[in-house]
Amino acid sequence: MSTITKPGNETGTDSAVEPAAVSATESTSASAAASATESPHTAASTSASAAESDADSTSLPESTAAPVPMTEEQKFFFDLKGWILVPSVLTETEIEEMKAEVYAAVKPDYQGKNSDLKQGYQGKLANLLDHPVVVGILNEILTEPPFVGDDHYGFRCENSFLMVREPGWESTVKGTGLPHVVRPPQQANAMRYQVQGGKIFSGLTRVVWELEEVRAGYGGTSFLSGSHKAHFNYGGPDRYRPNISESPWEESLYAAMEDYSCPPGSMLVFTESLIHAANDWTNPDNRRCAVFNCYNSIWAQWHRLNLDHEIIGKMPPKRQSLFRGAWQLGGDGNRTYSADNRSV
Ligand SMILES: O=C(O)CCC(=O)C(=O)O
Repeated sequence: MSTITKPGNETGTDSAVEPAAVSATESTSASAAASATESPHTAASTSASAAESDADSTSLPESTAAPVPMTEEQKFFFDLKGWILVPSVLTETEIEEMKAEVYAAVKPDYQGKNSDLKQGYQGKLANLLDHPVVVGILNEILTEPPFVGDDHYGFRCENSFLMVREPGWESTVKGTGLPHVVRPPQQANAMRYQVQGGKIFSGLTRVVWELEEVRAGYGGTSFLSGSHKAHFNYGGPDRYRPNISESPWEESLYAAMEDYSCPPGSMLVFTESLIHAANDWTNPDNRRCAVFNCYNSIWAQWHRLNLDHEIIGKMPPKRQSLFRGAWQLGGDGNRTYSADNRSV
């Protein structure tokens, strides 16, 4: 397990083998094999291609591709820790094409503000929205079988942003660098992580695609594993505060956080009920280049959607269903996206 201290410190280790890194399937991966010598973490990924073994194919991540079911191992670790890493999901070709799109979105005067880079729904990057590995996992943790259909998804996407961090980029404790959650996990709320009847419901859920290598201790997202199921407040003066500010245990909380190493093309999934934080990007060898997509049940919404109808209208119909309104009863049911059934 790697250890993270406050943003700005570099005491993490890159020799960690992250136990939450679990394979998506049993097949082998071209992109995993290509980077297997780079990081001890990728030892786990040599059996981990989620999608395919053909490094040149870019056709698989269409909304018609069969979902890759979440494995029992992934479920176990997701429930235990609140996050999993699926290494080497994307092929080399996909990684290169998607990275090119992200870097093309960075303007010369870019100041490192994610809000300047809202293009995660377009081009090749749109294939990430309903990649078969995402669909398989979200079918398990964000919906129920009766609501999954051939022509629509049983969950919704409500937010996406791109992230580029240069070596030396510093997180700020006023922003996401402060360990935080969507809502404090020890209280009931519509966004929280739950398990009942042997079924996970992850609440507001983030999928992060890492398009460059990430080394533990050098600035990936960090997590206080297990905190999504906390029954007690993390020590601050206000039980409604969604971050650890003013907690007298701040130092111990930082010390207990962990992160991951992964090759490019890997995917992280975490419940936003888990305490997590951004960290200084101290890796001198490459930038952080990531796509952050956020999902929710078809019955709940946290973010206002940052996507125009014109862009959604050009997507395949099944992908469009990710952006339908948050409701269930009425009319013929809520399965299809349209101009008058879009999330706000
Ligand atoms: O930037 C990061 O690594 C973490 C982002 C974050 O805090 C979030 O998605 O809520």
